[in-house]
Amino acid sequence: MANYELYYWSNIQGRGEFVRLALEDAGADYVDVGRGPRGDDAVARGMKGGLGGTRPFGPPYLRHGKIVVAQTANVLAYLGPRLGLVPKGEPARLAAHQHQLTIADFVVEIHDTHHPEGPTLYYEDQKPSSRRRAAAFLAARLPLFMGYFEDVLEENGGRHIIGRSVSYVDLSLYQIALGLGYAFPRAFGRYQKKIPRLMALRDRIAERPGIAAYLASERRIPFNEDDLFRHYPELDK
Ligand SMILES: N[C@@H](CCC(=O)N[C@@H](CS)C(=O)NCC(=O)O)C(=O)O
Repeated sequence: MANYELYYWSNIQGRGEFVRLALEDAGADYVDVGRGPRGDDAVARGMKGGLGGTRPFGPPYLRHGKIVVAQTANVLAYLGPRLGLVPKGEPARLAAHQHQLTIADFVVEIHDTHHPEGPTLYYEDQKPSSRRRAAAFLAARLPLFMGYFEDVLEENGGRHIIGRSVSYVDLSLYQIALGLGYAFPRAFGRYQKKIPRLMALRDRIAERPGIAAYLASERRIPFNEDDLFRHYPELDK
């Protein structure tokens, strides 16, 4: 049996991708349960309980022996020390968790560019408000979050967000930078010259052996319009 079981939807990168990247970078022994024979049913069933541990509200969640842990940032806080993806010591671990929670906030705002009226309506049923929301996101919120992380990176010497080695936060910022480039090629293409350190970080992470192998494999789900990062040209002004 694999050491780690990741439970996440099989057809999207979504929030699960932040966990997949950590597991893949570390070469961890894991199964992506939703993408296996038991499929998304197993992911849904786990949320009804029965896996042991604390019942998750939503995916991604991880099972490791008797532990079941949910909430992306919490999953990564659990995995970080075990996978060597966070520096030792409480200050660094708190810093990593803090940054990951900020990323979780940012993820909600990214999602809300195409679902400003919530997840119960299709994008097609909330297009006018999506245009307004995406315009405000691109003008004010994207620069606020990415500018913050650019500053943190610079203050820490430019190569890593925390400490002197790659952490799960660096991997998550890689995914954010890549996803924004997919969703908003025009607007993010214009903006990215203001965050040179984050863009260099993105390029360095892509070359890490575990990540490069993952990106070249069928395990990496392509970006798509059922996902968190969606490319709708009408929102990319
Ligand atoms: N804050 C949680 C959010 C979890 C979440 O919203 N998961 C989504 C999939 S990405 C889901 O299916 N939630 C169930 C729902 O909202 O109906 C995290 O970061 O893990």
